[in-house]
Amino acid sequence: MKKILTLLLLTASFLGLAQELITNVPNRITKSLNGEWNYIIDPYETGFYSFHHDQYDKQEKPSNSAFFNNYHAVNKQELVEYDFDKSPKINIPGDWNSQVPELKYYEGNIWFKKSFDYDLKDKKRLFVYFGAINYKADVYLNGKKLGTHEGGFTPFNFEVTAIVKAKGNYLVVKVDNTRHKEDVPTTNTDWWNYGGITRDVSLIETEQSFVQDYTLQLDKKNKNVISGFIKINNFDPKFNLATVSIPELKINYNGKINSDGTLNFEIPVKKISYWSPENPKLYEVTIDFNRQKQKDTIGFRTIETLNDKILLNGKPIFLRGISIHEENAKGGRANSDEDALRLLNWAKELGCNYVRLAHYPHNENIVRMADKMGLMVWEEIPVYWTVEFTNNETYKNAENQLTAAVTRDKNRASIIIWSMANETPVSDARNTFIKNLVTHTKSLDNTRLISAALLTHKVDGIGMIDDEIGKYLDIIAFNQYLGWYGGNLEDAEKTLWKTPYNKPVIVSEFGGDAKQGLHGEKNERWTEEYQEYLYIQNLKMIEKIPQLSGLSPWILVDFRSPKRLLPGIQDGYNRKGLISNDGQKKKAFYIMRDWYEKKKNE
Ligand code: GCB
Repeated sequence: MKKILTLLLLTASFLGLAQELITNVPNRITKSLNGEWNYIIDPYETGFYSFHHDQYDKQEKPSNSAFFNNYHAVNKQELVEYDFDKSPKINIPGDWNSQVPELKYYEGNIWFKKSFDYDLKDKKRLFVYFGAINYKADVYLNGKKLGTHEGGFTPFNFEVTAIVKAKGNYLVVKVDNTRHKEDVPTTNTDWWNYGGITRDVSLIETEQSFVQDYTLQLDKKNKNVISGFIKINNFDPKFNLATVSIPELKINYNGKINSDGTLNFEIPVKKISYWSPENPKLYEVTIDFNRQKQKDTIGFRTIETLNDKILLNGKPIFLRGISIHEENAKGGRANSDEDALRLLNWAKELGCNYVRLAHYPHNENIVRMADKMGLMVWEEIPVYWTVEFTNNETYKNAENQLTAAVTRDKNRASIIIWSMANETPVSDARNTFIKNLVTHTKSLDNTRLISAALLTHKVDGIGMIDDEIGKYLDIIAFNQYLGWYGGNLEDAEKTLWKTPYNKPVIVSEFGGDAKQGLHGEKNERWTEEYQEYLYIQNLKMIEKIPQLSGLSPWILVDFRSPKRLLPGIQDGYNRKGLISNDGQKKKAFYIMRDWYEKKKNE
């Protein structure tokens, strides 16, 4: 067994895979590495390959020309053709496209370097944690390769205990956001491919043996039981007790950890105040293990379906939602608390109790904020349009992204739906791909609902929501664009929808573009009046959809997309926002707000 483990570890380090994810990072002992980093734009990957294309980090002793060596000439004669310290600086977290004008359209390789000191005391361990890097990251500390990570929206970490020094560390990251067909997402998306270290970077300090991960959720079958697990990293039988306490619920549970470093528990609980949009109650939770306390704030609620209803804490609920991209006021990747608050406050103003965080896992801070604000969340992975469904590597990549998202966010009461995909074309390979993702998600978390944004087709003028993968989903969600990509708005009221599934139905997208401030007749495309009329008519149609349990119109705010090229109107923005990118509300915003107001009072 030990041999197999060593072999596995060796293979993992050979492949340079990111290590098992540490969760609850915002509440751990950390040192932030955010701030100014030096960067070198390297379109030819000169710092990664020799002139005959030998990969430097595969050489036994990598050449000084390898940028990850952060080398400086030791005499005046020596040839060195790069210098991080004389290179420009950029703010991290932050995408490069919105920070450096010349990089607006850049897709390729950029190297980043941060120097730091760290006094790691004896017997402690240290990890470097990245909230997200888009898309591919090769990470080095003090010239040693820590590993590679793929996927632009999920966190990962590497242990650096044996490498870190008290003074003069240099962390170097090569980021490559080149698009490839086989990646997740694939080459074609309707959003900006923001490159860079787009979320927080931190150093996490731990004991030798520590709580790496845990879950605490209401039991699926019994609302009076909190069940979950604790997972210890580097289990040491000397420390085999853990305590879970929730003082407000008078819970003080002591458990003995198994020899594999896990502890599963079921804790009876009386008189709990259940989390809901009206009552976003979060409890202070502490997990005590080996002199370290993990503190978290967790809400408890149930979410399930009964025939065509979604039940929150046992009661039917209608999802008054809006779709959101992770973009900030400057037209860049959102990452700060202010960015998150700006988006969620608008959702609240619209009357929402629910948000669809499209089309990839957003920053952890927005999910935690949704927990506090009482907004239910749909979280999604970028299996978008035409990823390579026949490619096993693509599947593994999607599954890894899903695992990381679920691992990071599984204690957030706000998350009620995991979404597998968006508008994927039906085929046997695609059906298998999504079915496998569903099975995988259920194996990680059986407490939430599973969905995917589906496409529909017409039979005798009736919209059919009958995608085969519907049978694996808890909620049937579909996108439709009546009055924008086809169909006549005058016919909206007569347009009918049907589904063979006795399950709740959500309209996960509808909408149309309007340039804020452009006015005209209701049949004049791009005007606020056109969008307003589109909303009025679509809502008349949507109201009649049998089994309707919610909607998330497309989209809260205009967002940058390289596919949207119409001069004077789009100028690189998808204009389907109810709010313009500079924060001005369009007429349709008020149509939607009034509709939600009415719905609230039904
Ligand atoms: C869709 C996609 C979304 C696009 C939107 C549009 O169906 O899911 O990502 O941005 O349509 O504006 O066309």
